Amino acid sequence: MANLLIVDPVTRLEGHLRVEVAVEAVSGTQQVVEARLGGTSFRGFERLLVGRNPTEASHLTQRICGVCSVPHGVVASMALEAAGGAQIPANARILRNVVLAANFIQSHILHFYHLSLLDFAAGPDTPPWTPEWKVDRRIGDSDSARLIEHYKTALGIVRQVNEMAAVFAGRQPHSPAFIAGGFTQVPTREAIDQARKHAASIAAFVRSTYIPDVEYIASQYPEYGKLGRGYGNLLSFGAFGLGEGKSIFGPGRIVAGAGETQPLDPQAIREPILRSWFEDSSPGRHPAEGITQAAYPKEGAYSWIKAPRYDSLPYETGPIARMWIAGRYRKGISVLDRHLARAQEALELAEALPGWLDGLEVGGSVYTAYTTPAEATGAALTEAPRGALGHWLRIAKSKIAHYQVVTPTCWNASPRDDNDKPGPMEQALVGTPVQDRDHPVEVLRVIHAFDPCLACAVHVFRI
Ligand code: NFE
Ligand code: MG
Repeated sequence: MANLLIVDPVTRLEGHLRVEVAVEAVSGTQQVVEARLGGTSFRGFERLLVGRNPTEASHLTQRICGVCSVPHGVVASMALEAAGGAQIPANARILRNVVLAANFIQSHILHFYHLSLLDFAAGPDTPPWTPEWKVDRRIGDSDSARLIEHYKTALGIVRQVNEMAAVFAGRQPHSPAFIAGGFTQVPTREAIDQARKHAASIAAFVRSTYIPDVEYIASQYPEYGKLGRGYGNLLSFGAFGLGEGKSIFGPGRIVAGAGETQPLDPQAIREPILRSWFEDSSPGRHPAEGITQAAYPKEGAYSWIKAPRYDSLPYETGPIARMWIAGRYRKGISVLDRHLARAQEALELAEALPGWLDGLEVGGSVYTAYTTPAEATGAALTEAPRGALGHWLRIAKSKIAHYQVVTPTCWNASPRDDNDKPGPMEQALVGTPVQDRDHPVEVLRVIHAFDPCLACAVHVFRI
């Protein structure tokens, strides 16, 4: 690519991401005309899992990430339940919802205040706020000081959300509570009351601080309501089951940002590896048949992330996809819309907590006896804070014979596929203006709005 700018690593996200953008003047404005995103390390959890006892999958896959361990524990348990044909009790479903909602809320608050805010407002001129790029951030000193106070308050709120999850699920992250057949802890009156108190102050913070702060940033940076749109293809696997086939977020797809929600058929997923450092005789397999064989170096490849596609199309996943598909946020698709939909989702989940806590049966069952089948396949789909998450496994001779994980960031930060179609974030970057080539903060604003987690997408440095 000509006129290349490289930011490596992109900071204020989880893990290691490299971005290369070609910048040229188009109609008199210097802007991104092409982008490539590279996940710069190898995850390889799929290989660690082979040969293990299937019940370990919940505990091992949670170690993929320190932010979104909860959805991995939940979906690994669901995949085993699918393999063994188990139905969990209502109490276990609700407890999983409570802890998963807590995981979303802490992740969203952390994302806005600690990973994104400094793209828009400057911190004090002292570490840890410095060193930093000196770029125009438009927001005056007193408003910046207020936002930075909220940055500090948010650290305590994130801790409190994790404490609420720990009331039921124990240590956060990497909780031992998620097991095939249900959940480990029977709810007590004391635990429910304690969680309810936490939930009230968490919801108050989201309502009266987080949402207004996102709206304030949006008011100061209105052009970001048009930037970073991308394809407009949105995908959700659905999550937060309410019983009787209902859920807060349903599965579905939106194509090109328009029209009715389309159905989701997990069989239409493939993971091309043409531009990824993987070896395979097939250009793109379904995850149930996927293989994780590193190939480095490899001609034409530039990422350790595969390129998940649905019916050969790239799809964005995350809060905006969930909220759009659920019909709860449809203002637009842009940098600002991603932040606004995420904050709105945090509020709706915080407000759902008291009802779920009311629905718990004190002392009621949280577990259905579960025996791992000796030979079976299983798959489960749910949502993590950053979007659609799937686990696929095969059990043979009572051990894991095959395991594949596709995380949300694999969809969003994927490289080009076998049709040379850019991934969703690569596409969203095209058209982003770049004022100062030495400090392309506009590029970071587009990237951060997706809340990428490269730790989830890739992991192990030595193979
Ligand atoms: Ni590491 Fe994750 C979430 C998962 S990311 S944070 O949310 O799964 O792609
Ligand atoms: Mg994978």
